[in-house]
Amino acid sequence: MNTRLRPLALALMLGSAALLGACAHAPGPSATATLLPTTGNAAVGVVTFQMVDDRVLVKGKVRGLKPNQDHGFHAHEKGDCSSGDGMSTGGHFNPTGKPHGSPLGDHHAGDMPAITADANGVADFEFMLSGVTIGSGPTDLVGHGLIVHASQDDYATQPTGNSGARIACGVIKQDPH
Ligand SMILES: [Cu+2]
Ligand SMILES: [Zn+2]
Repeated sequence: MNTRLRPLALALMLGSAALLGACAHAPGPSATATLLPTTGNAAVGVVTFQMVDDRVLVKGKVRGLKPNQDHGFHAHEKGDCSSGDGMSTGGHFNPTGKPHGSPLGDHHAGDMPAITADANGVADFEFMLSGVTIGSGPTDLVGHGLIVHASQDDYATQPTGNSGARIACGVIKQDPH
């Protein structure tokens, strides 16, 4: 190599190393679901899912909820909100064949913590999920439905948690890379 070019080559190599270093710490795949009200309801919102190591960080804001109440919140089997009442999403996403339950115990992969509406009917939330993925594997949430229910999840009734009507529906779609 021409000695006069060496500093430039070194600078380019260092630049590449810096980029690789940045990539190694970059967040993993992410997805977004836009929640729209089912017929006769008013709940709307946006929820994001971000792979962080082997867990998924879920952040969202949903408004139009019943004030001061917990609302059952799940990923459902089918990414299909076409029925208008949320029923076309099927049951809870359950690729591992588990009973319905709290995310702290044995549960469907799609079972998530209930979201809590404030006095204005707004739920602003953030939590980590274990046992699910974004963008790969049998527990991938991408392509599945996301449902907000009218009532709270009892985490016990099988297989639904008895959280009532489906008041908002969305499809979890992977974000462009
Ligand atoms: Cu549900
Ligand atoms: Zn469930």
